[in-house]
Amino acid sequence: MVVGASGTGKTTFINTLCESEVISHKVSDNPETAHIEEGIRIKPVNVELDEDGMRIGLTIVDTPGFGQNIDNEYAFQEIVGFLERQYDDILAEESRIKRNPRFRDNRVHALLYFIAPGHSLREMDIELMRRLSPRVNVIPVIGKSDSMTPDERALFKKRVMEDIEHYGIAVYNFPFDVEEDDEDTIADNSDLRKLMPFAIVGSEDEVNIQGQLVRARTYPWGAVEVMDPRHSDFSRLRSALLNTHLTDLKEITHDFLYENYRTEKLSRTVHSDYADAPIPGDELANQSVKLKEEQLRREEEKLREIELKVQREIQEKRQELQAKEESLRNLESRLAAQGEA
Ligand SMILES: Nc1nc2c(ncn2[C@@H]2O[C@H](COP(=O)(O)OP(=O)(O)OP(=O)(O)O)[C@@H](O)[C@H]2O)c(=O)[nH]1
Ligand SMILES: [Mg+2]
Repeated sequence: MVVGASGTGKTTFINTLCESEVISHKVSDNPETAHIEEGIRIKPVNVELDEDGMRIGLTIVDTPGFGQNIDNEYAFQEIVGFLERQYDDILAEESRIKRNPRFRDNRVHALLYFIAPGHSLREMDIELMRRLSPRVNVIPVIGKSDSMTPDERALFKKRVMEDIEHYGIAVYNFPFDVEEDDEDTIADNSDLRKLMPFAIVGSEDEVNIQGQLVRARTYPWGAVEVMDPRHSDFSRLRSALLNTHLTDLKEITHDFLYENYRTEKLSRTVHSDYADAPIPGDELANQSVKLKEEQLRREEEKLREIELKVQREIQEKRQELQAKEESLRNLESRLAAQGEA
């Protein structure tokens, strides 16, 4: 999935990655139907790509860019809502007695967050990345990075990562374990980590450079080649996404992000109580959780009764003790009075 401010090069990136125009830049030609498309603007597209001789089935989700200085809450909710709906579908499928053989897992395994070249992260980028990161592997990228000089690019990358750390945004950071992973994995992952945020250049045109057709952007002074690592981090990002880190992204999505969502959702359903109408498909999962909750409640009640009983006994014993102390004091004072007499 690609997300970010309007005009940062998201659609161009997708078409560059797929090496064909899988997504058109035009939203609608027809003003009469333009409003209808509003609601279905987040629309997955299935493509097949060739990566090192391997066919990869990829689902791509383009999102409309949001604007600056306007209220983007609706767009933000739409994106987070889309991510959560894919989790809801899995949750419903998992709790079905008879599984649907044609079920499609449409969870988003990686979200490329497009940052516009500039001096630092904008407030809306910080806010949205923060909201997205508990639900999806967020990979920050700088779009249209050919508009920066190498020095500007290095400085901007540094600032962005400082902000991400400062605001505690849990982006996907090519995790590795120094104790457990082999040297190659550690080296590869730390190299990728150092490249973050990936500087992207996209192009929908193929240009003849020294007899070879390559994807590039041409300028009066020369060409910026998409796949050239000196010009952009595109090829590193591409191979991480489609090859080296595909499994890791999927595992984190399933074992961690989805699992957290599931736990949150199920505990929310229990607490919001039985009066709420159950969402279809979630019913079975809800029922078993409710049964467990009921059992726990009964055990809690039993424990509370025992506690009360023990407290009562302690109180009684304390009173007995006080009475005994009182009579002892009486006896002592009487003895003392007799002694004096
Ligand atoms: N210089 C430069 N221009 C780019 C690059 N990628 C895209 N563009 C241009 O930027 C403009 C916007 O690109 P899009 O890909 O449509 O941007 P988007 O993020 O999809 O925009 P929205 O769909 O409106 O959010 C187009 O004119 C592209 O040709 C890039 O890497 N470098
Ligand atoms: Mg677009």
